[in-house]
Amino acid sequence: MNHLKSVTTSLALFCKVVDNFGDIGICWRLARQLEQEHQITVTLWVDDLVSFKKICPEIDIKAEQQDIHNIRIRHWRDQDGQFDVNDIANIVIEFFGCDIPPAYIATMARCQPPPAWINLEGLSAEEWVEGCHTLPSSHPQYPLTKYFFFPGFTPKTGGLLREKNLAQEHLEFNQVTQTRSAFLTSLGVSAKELDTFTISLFCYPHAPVEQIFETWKSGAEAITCLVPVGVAKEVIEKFLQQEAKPGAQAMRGNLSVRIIPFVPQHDYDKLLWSCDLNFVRGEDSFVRAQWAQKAFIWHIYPQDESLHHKKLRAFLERHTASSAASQAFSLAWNDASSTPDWLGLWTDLRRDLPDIRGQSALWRQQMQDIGDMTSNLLSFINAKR
Ligand code: TRH
Repeated sequence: MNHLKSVTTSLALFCKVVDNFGDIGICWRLARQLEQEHQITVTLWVDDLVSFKKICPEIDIKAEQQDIHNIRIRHWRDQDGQFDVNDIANIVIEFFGCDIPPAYIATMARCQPPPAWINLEGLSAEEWVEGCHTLPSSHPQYPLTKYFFFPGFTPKTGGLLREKNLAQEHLEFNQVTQTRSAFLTSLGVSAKELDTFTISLFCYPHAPVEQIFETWKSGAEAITCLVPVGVAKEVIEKFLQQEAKPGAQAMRGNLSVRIIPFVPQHDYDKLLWSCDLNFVRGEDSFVRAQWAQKAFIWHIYPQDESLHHKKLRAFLERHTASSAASQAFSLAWNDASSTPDWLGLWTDLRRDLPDIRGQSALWRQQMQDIGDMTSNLLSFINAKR
């Protein structure tokens, strides 16, 4: 990596926010890790500062250019035609096939040597990923080659994003009991709720929240469900019978549902560490739940023709920290099974949670052994130079 440092000084990361927070969530995490752990000068081009601000409150949504945590952030609008070779980074990453400005590409072709060019793809556990990881694609017009880089769950993929200090931070968080209570209290969780079985809920609006709430409500165990503001708003408001703003809470039967603030990205890990079970979604929170070493249920980003069900099954087949019950629950949560019996599904999942938690440590180790995605990506780039 030292050799890499001597030849690599700058990196441009282009991010188009398709929707929600995952695109910018992943890019921001990657940008920070490149800067902090690899001392690379990063410019993050992003087209949606409003979404960015949700996970990083320091963002000024009006600024064309700003520096936050040593990352240069540029509002990506229509800057075509404005580049010269000095503007081009040594490494250019386009996230998820977003088309970077044609003038930027044309200028890349004039650089000597040309920059390393990567298309960073989305995460999938499907088998084909291994075959496509690191494949080259020549530009039809310029002498430039772009490489496809896939995160993933096997050593033949790029691995998962993970910061160097994550495990240590997690350990320190767990070492002192008061850390959890202080954190949850800062989100508005009451003293009584702290002692209940705690669940964080991050899902898409179509999740069967009503059904699971019904089950939890009438169960024997006291449950607190923490819902970041904005998540599944309609169904949550129906339960609360009031606006779902931070601080809103309702108790029905044995279930307390509480709206918490949408926390800055760094604190989201603490939320996952603090809960007994986490419902996560998309890509980034899904990966963080795996590092958190707790049981989790994944709400996968929906795709046309139920393609996401294939992806979900591919993951469930690989994921060793699961049981028949957690798999059945996951399929039902994603509408991939018919007429789910929610009480039965929950009873079985709840019974298996201690075991799943034990297996989660092994899964985490297995993922860790692949190496973190950022280091894997830089090693790949370095080998191509
Ligand atoms: O928000 P997501 O659903 O994002 C995405 C996008 O929809 C994207 O287009 C699609 O490609 C991808 O899913 C599969 O879920 P995700 O990926 O988990 O991103 C959420 C981000 O928000 C993640 O970085 C964690 C962060 N977050 C916070 O910072 N604070 C919070 O309170 C919460 C709940 C999340």
